[in-house]
Amino acid sequence: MRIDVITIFPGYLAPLREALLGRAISAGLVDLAVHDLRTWTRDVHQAVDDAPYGGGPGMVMRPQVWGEALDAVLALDERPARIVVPTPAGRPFTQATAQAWSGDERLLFTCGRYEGIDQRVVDDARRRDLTVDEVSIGDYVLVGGEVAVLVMVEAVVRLLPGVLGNPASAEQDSFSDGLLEGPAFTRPEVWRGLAVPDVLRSGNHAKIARWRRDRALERTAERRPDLLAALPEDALDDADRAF
Ligand code: 6GU
Repeated sequence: MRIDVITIFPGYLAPLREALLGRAISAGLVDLAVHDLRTWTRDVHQAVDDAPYGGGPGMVMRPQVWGEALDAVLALDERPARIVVPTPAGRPFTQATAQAWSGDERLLFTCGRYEGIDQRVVDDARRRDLTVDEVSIGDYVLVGGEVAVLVMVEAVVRLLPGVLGNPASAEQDSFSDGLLEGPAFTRPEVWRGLAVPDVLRSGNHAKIARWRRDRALERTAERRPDLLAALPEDALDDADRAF
């Protein structure tokens, strides 16, 4: 997968080269390029923003600069890119989004700052039949899209084949079956007087699976009743309902 990021703060994306993602890059599973938006400014001040039409607080990022940046970065590779525009006004980014994008050959992230990017940049790209997704990572407001890009790239890249040591970790993720994952334990058997649940040491795999499923249902009901309510009809069997 090729990933491009356009930002006025390239240094903000440095963590992408650490740890799991760094290894995915070194291993050639991900080809990452971070670009400084100011490369495509033409004035001496390298201005990327201007006052909003209609008035109001804040500044809007100028379309000429973004338009040239997108054209240039798209041309770096012949494969078509999904263009991702992080914005608190976007559709929610979820595990299903990460799964869908992990099948793409190329992602291009555009980091807006200030009050966002002139809407015509998105409108123009869509008019040229490019895929543009405006997405939000949650119901709070960040200063810019950079941290949201760190979040989304990490969620997508860990799903690529060969990135996780044990692919079963991704299959058992919270959300992949629509439920939160239950609690996990390791040695010692008793720590500060707290014992590991007996069932997990029983060696009875069917009982362990049932116990884990019940804890997942319990935790989801407590913390995320909205997820339980959204499960498809056939997601719960009689044993689940008995719990
Ligand atoms: Cl994707 N961007 C910004 N600036 N703020 C956000 C967000 C994105 N998602 C939630 N808040």
